[in-house]
Amino acid sequence: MPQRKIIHIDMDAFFAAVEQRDHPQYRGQPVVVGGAPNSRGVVATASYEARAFGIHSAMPTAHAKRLCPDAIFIRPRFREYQQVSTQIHSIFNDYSDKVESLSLDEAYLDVSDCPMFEHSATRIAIDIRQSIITATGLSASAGISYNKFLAKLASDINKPNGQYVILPEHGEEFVAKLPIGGFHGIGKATEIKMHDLGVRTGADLKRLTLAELTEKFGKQGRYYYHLARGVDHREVQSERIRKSLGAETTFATDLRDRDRMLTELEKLADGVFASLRQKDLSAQTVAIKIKYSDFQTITRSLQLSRPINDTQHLGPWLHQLLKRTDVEMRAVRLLGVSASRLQPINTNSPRQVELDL
Ligand code: TTP
Ligand code: MG
Repeated sequence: MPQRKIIHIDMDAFFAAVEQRDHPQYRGQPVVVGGAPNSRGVVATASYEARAFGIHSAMPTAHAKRLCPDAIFIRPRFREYQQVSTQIHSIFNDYSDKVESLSLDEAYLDVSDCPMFEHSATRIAIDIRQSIITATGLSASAGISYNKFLAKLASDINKPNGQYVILPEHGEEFVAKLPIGGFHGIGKATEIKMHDLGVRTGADLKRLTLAELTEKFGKQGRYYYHLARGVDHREVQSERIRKSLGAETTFATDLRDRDRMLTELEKLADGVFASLRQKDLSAQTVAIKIKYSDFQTITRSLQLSRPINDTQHLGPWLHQLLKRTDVEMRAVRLLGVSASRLQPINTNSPRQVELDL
């Protein structure tokens, strides 16, 4: 396989940057976007000025308030962020057909076949970032490499408003120095398991054989084996259709009443299916997510016999899903609903179908 050229683009302090753009009085100030400081909300993101105080994503807003009482605390405006996201994704499509969006503000582009700038991925990345600034007034950072894993790591290195290239000859040594917790896709549980095996860095990981890794980590083991050698074969998956759509709510006080939970799940499902219909999509898998009061998070899903696009008969199935959880015994902090296995609505087929587990 010929060498690929992958660019990972990620907007800088995305939600906070949009707020600073739209409110000039916030520029140069510590800005925290997220839940209200006096409730149980968390920080979605913080401007770089606020990060200097130690504030970061997912921290309770109340804690952020203690670190920097004078920061500007604001609630997110998702419609604006969605608008910018649409703008930047349309820019990406000008450079490549192979674009995979990871979230509102980040995407992989495979620019191997992009003829611009004599095929220089470095110059293509500079041009993409400049196009984003021109179109949105916001800055992005880029990572450039020969696979997705390294491109993503590289985009963080010169943040904000910068870019970094990891050349093929440097990939392996780059991974060797990396702490295992910094590997994208290695969660807390795997990190602990790795530590138990004496693996703290990429170099440690490379000492384990393929057999040892697959024994400990199953199929993922092979992926880790390759990563340790700077190799990641995953393709940039251009998807015209999103893989899933979901919504969730964190409650101000924990829920204990199952009927109330069901009502909340139905509300969430109504919202999710309304946006699916807007996009002319239907879904064949429905899942609920529950975060218990101790923060343990679980999901339960059901496969439908055929795709659906409304929630008319979903109530009993949500009830069934809820039964497969511990909500009788445990209080619930967050509920979510998601729809996946999305597909375009087939207007020739009957709209309503019976559901199967
Ligand atoms: P990130 O790209 O992780 O963060 P960022 O763009 O704010 O900052 P930077 O990339 O410069 O480090 O996430 C993009 C947006 O997603 C972020 O602006 C807010 C939202 N977000 C959350 O709501 N909760 C989270 O825990 C994280 C990490 C992000
Ligand atoms: Mg970002």
